[in-house]
Amino acid sequence: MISFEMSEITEQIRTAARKFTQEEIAPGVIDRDVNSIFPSDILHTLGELGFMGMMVQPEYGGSGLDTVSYIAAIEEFSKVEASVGTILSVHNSLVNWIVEYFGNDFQKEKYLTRLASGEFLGAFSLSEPEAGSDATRQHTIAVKDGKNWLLTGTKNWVTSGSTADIYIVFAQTNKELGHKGISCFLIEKDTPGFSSSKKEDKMGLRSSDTCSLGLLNAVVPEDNLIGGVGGGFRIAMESLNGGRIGIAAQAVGIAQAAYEASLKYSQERHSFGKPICEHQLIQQKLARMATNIEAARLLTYKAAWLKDTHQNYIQASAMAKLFATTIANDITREAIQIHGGYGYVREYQVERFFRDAKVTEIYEGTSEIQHIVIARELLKNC
Ligand code: COS
Repeated sequence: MISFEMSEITEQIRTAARKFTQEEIAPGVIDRDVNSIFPSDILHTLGELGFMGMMVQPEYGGSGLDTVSYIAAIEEFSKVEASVGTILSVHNSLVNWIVEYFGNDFQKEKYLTRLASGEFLGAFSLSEPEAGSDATRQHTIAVKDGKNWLLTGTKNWVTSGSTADIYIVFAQTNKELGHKGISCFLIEKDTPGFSSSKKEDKMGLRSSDTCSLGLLNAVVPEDNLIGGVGGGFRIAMESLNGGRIGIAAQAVGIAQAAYEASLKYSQERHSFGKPICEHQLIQQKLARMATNIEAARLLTYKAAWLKDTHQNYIQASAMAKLFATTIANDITREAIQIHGGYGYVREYQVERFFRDAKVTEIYEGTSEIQHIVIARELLKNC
């Protein structure tokens, strides 16, 4: 049986997210982009509405949604402000998911409930100055000291790096063991020896805050080790498999926004005595945009459905991310082309979509990494 119909709950979530974005997010989006203003008030309200614990089970205060409903929401938020999409995606599909699936009862009680309500904002830090795509080369080390771990190292490209309350941090507990010596820790923001620094001045996603983290003998209680000593790399890889579906949805949202702006503009703008949408070259661009968005959305929803039905979604999430982020970049570039000079200035917003789309091909695994993941899965299944 195959169905392309969304459930009633997914449609309700999509409608609620769309209403919220139009009423609460759209009015300030340009100001936040231009001035790099973090959307604190918006996140606070999203917590009250249940969007900070979308997939968390109700017993921990979450909304208990499936992945399909979650990505419908991420797509809607990203259509209006991709930075909000990013913050929500990292918080929900990396941080919440890790604490819920790998955390123990103590960690879930203490942290997941607060993450799900929005009282705490979560950040995820795997990347380092010398460990990006090659994630096993972690230089941050964790040394046992009585009932604590002492963590030392530098993390970078951390979404919500200076605004989060809880950080998932990966570190080497045994260098000799390579990726099997990496462990995962939960660190509270005011932990002694832990600090965030150097807020990045980014090309896009300017209202999300991206920082480096410094750890100098940061004191982390042993109760905050997640998933056991040496279990960290598996946690990182498995959470990124799910996180990538969120980034694919973000890219679909950005692409959809660029397409809708282009469709509207092409009907209003006249050249050579007719609306430009009546020129076949513009029609070709619009047709390509719509077709690629449809294909990207189908890949993304299929990956989410595989995850919800407990099937292997490694290849599907990598394919969805690879394709959706590629077409989002193509479509936002074409959107500027359709708008001509107006596309190059802030007022028409498509230049923001173009800037926001770029990083989707880079974070949570570059497009090059997605090719590797897909090829490995193909070869595994021969
Ligand atoms: N899902 C689950 N497990 C995975 C996995 C995945 N997608 N990819 C790798 N693993 C597992 C492997 O099965 C292996 O497990 P075992 O030790 O039990 O055999 C282990 O992880 C190590 O894998 P591998 O030997 O393939 O490691 P490599 O160093 O060769 O490469 C890649 C792994 C490149 C796939 C990994 O480093 C990666 O995904 N890099 C990108 C990291 C990333 O996305 N960074 C962005 C961070 S957020 S800004």
